[in-house]
Amino acid sequence: MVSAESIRAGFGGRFGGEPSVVVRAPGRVNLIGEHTDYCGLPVLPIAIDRATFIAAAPTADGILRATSTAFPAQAEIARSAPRHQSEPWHQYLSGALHELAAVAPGRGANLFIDGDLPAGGGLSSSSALTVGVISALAAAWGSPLEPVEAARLATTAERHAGAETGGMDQQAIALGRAGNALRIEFLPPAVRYVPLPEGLAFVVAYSGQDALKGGSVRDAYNERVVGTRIAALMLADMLGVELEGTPLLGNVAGIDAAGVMVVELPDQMAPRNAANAVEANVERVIQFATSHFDSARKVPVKRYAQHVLSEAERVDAAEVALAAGDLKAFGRLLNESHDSLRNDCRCSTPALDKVAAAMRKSGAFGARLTGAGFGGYAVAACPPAKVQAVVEAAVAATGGPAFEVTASDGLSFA
Ligand code: NG1
Repeated sequence: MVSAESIRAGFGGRFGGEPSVVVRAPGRVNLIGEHTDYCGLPVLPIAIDRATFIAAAPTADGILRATSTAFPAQAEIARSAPRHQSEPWHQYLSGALHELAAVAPGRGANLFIDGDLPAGGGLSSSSALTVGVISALAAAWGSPLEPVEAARLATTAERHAGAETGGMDQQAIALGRAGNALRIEFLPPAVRYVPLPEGLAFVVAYSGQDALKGGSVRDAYNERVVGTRIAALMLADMLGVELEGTPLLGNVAGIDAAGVMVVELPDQMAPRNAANAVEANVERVIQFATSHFDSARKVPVKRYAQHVLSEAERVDAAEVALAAGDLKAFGRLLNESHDSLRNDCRCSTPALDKVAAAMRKSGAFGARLTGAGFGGYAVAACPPAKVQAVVEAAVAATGGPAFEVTASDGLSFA
């Protein structure tokens, strides 16, 4: 069991002495609203009772040294040249250093990282690491950040690691509240707490396949970002709406006719052709923080847009169901979300389908993949009395792990 005490002891064993700061950054489970955040449309996650702990102490030599019990290879990164890390988890440290370049320049830090939040995709271990490291370093260097600011910097830091993340995970981790889900909106930014009713428990289950955002998963994720941007650009053109900057489906989702026009979108299109068709600059569609997207590569457009627009409606409906305590309706919406992710967003896998189906069959109100998909974890909503049965069914389906999670407080100093 990881605790503030055990991480202090771990820090002492690795670096000697006491950390000046210990931060707890929880994981998150998104209840509904998948592949909507990067379109500027709402999400409904919880922060969970599994977390990454980071113990930090400042040093004078301008080097970040970090050891993690979960990941291989100790990090040793010079603050003067934080980029270009080959070890994937070091890229998040490097991104964090980049965002904190102006804070106590010249100082370094020792970090010891431990926790009980599994990596593997879906529970936001990468964002917990990034939000936690940014928060711990800023505090260790004498400039503590408000959680919302740590979330903002972590979002940019993760984009530098390659995936054009929408910002849900970092805010859920920073701002979570026990007993509540968070409805996070992006256009304009807003967070509202949604109390979870009695009689509702959550189980998460590993599909047996990692979905870490390196290589092909990052590419698949970015393809959906580009496909939805093309959809937004073309829908805006059909509706006669002027969009500034990056085209987002959230800019047109509120227009009644958008839901009807979506069937007019092309099945597939390359960013270059979409930009030509509406006389827009192609950079607006493929502009990413660091990664490159081939403007001639055809990507699905219509079905990604259909998923996103329908998913945004399900987020609203889920909030209404929770407020009414209608847990069966809430469960149905989770199932419909999974179907849409499988059929239209095409980000499920046979193992995710199998574990979600097994959890439904064993008494869950509903179940769906959580996070980006392509592997990783699924979540089920169930009556508390069914938790054990749902866990056992999930383990029987894919080998586990599967466990209950509860809605918990966000980022804290331990
Ligand atoms: P996961 O797969 O849990 O890291 C990713 C994005 C989210 C969101 C979901 C899909 C990152 C760090 N997070 O979550 O912002 O877009 O996919 O809803 O890339």
